[in-house]
Amino acid sequence: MINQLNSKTFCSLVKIPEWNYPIKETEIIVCGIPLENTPTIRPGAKFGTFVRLAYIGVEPYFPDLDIDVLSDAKVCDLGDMYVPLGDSNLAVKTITKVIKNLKQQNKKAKILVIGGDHTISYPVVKALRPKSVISFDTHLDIHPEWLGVKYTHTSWSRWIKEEFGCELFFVGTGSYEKESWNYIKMNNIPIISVEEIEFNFDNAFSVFKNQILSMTEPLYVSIDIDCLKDIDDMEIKGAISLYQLQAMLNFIFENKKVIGVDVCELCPDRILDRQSFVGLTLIYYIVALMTKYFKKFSY
Ligand SMILES: [Mn+2]
Repeated sequence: MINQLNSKTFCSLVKIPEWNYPIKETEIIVCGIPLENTPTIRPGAKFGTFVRLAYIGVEPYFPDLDIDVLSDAKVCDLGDMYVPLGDSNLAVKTITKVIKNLKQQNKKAKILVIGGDHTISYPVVKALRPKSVISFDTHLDIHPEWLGVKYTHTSWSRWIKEEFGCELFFVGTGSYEKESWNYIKMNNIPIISVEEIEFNFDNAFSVFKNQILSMTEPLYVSIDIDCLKDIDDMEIKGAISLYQLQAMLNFIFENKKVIGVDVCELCPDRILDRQSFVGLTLIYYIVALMTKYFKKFSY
């Protein structure tokens, strides 16, 4: 039995003002999950949900889709979920319960989650149960555990495959450990690497399209912001430009039923830096796609 949500479920400090549609009638539910349990390098993922503050500078209309996300989209922005820090299992349990509850309140709504570290994809997938998951990320995040902790930002993809049987597809990978690489090869999990994208995007895009068409619906898409080119100056850089990512997302939404998306590992250095503007532009674009293809895939 799922407990009812209450005033302690969400903090409504930062929301997009126009996204105030009632939850039972909305087409899209936006929900921040500022979880930061397991940073391996720089801390700050818990402030990722603050990308909404770039609202003052990001323009909301996408001519290719003919959607203005502040006036044409039916969105309910719940604010940020209160999540327990310091206990990965408890955090996973809480997030799963809340997302399941949201789906109970509105079965047709698409879920868009703003992270938080990449751990969040595991409980969101657990609640939504897609058949396939596409991960845009420079890393595979397919370790069995991290220093003894099972559910982390670097092991979420292993467990959605092992526990829920999700088909996986990794796009933009460029940083590996041998054990993870062997696991990918042993399980025939398809990847498109940074090299393939960097040296011949047209070819990579056509391989991408064929792979997407072969995947079992419904789909879930996870976007680690480090997949993008020039997003920050940390360790290895992604190879995908924002416009290439938009084109790939467009293809996914045009052709397949997508039940949820997360954008995670946003880690702005300061309020209103480049990551905030890129992050919110991406979030707006996903809302535009969800709006455009809502009717086509609402079965
Ligand atoms: Mn990741």
